Amino acid sequence: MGARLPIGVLSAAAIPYSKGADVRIIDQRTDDDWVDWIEQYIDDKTVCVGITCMTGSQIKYALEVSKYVKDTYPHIPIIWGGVHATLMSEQTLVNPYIDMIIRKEGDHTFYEVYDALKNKKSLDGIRGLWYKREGQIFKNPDRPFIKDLDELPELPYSLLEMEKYTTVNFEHGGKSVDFVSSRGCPSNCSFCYNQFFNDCRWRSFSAIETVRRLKNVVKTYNIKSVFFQDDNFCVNIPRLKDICKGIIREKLNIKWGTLGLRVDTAKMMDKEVLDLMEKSGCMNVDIGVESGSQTILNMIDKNIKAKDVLGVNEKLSKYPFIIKYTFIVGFPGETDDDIKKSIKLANDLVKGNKNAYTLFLIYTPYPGTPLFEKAVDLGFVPPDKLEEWSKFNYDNWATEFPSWHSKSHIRKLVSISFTSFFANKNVMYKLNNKWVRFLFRIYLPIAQFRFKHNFHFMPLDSMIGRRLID
Ligand code: B12
Repeated sequence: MGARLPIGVLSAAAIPYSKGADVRIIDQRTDDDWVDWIEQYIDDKTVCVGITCMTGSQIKYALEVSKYVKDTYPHIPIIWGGVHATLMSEQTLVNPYIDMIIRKEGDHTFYEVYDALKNKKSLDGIRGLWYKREGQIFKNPDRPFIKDLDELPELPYSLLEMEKYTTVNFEHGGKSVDFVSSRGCPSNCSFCYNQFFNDCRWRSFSAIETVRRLKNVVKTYNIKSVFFQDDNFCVNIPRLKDICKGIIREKLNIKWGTLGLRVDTAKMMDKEVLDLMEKSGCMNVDIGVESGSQTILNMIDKNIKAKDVLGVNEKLSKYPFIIKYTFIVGFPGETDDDIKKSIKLANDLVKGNKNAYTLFLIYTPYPGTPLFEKAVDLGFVPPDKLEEWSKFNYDNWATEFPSWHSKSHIRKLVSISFTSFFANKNVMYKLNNKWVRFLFRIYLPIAQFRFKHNFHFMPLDSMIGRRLID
């Protein structure tokens, strides 16, 4: 299994690259010898170093690079972009190894900053940029979103060794790629970064341009599987139909999946679009249900009805798509009764669709989300420094940071999350290693018993299992 394609970095690189800048990408996940690459790439013409990261362990690695570059080449400006730097800009910029932050969409901003640094122009008017000068922080206004994504240049895939990015494996052994055809989401779920990062605005490539770009990457790299990583790939049903028609018309011959389908959109989908999805190669769809309790769904502004999920499941069960329904447990204010409702709904979904499986994740209070404030009010003590955020991960925050959960409740949440994954054989398509498949088969009945009956007494299996996975 390779790494996921770094589409954020590729997007930031696209405009400078298209205008002739000498751009190089180093990926710490695939390049163990990243220090050697830095040494090879950096010379006296180097204008800046850009680094991406999300909240969590990526910060640790982003800081390692920043420190290395700052210590070795103190004159080179270090620019952070991506989700965490946008959500926690001031706290990030205070760090001595970081000189500038590019907030939200980085495509145009990064080029303008590069151009200003290269040609010794002022940084003052560059929208979307926060920067430090002599210890003082300057905050330029945010940049409006790009209206027409079609205007953006192609992603410069040639800057990467593409064979290292095989992640989805619908066609065993075939090459795969992640693809983003739109940005943002019109919904305002209170646990999601979308309100802050995208102002709930959905922007997309047109269907024609999506298919043209897809064809380009599929043909160039002999791609067999595509995973659409859009926040909300399916929201515009006519556009989705046109994309499916384009995939069929252009004979791309791919299998595809997406994480971007909401229950309310699925409810509106007619036979035509579902047939087109099947015919164009759709293999898997992830749907965020989050909870089986209407009280919780209302509290998180999910804007769906728990009762609609079963209807959607029934409709989708007529198609061969593997449906991953994701749930979140551990929300502020969630009761045992709410959890039972989620487990019941999950069991009903799997019963009603032989191609469905469910995955329960533990709620994580990410900064910049409305629910974060509620979590803090309830006793969650967030990290107060960039370095501390690097220790904050969705799988360990509840055990590492003070919060409203008791220790025994955390053990139960961990067990629910762990057993939800192992309780259904439909996830086997994700496991490539034969030994992992073997262990999975042995553990399956235990996980099924625990999960189905909400029996999480002495959850040694999940505690040991998580240590093995770490
Ligand atoms: C693919 C993906 C991943 C991939 C990794 C992708 C990669 N970078 O290689 C994997 C599977 C590894 C992953 C893991 C996780 N992810 Co993730 N992921 C995504 C996803 C679905 C798509 C990312 C993407 O390609 N976007 C498209 C590009 C165009 O947007 P972008 O990345 O934001 O980039 C733009 C700007 O941010 C900026 N930019 C970005 N980088 C840089 C760098 C520079 C130098 C500059 C100038 C600009 C810049 O410019 C870009 C173009 O405008 C996003 C949701 C989304 N649709 O964005 C979630 C998302 C980023 N992930 C999220 C989360 C929560 C996680 C996990 C914690 C989830 C989990 N349960 O495991 C882990 C954490 C990993 C970690 N901390 O180590 C959250 C982020 C929350 C946060 N506060 O950071 C998001 C927003 C999903 C969500 N709605 O909650 N993820």
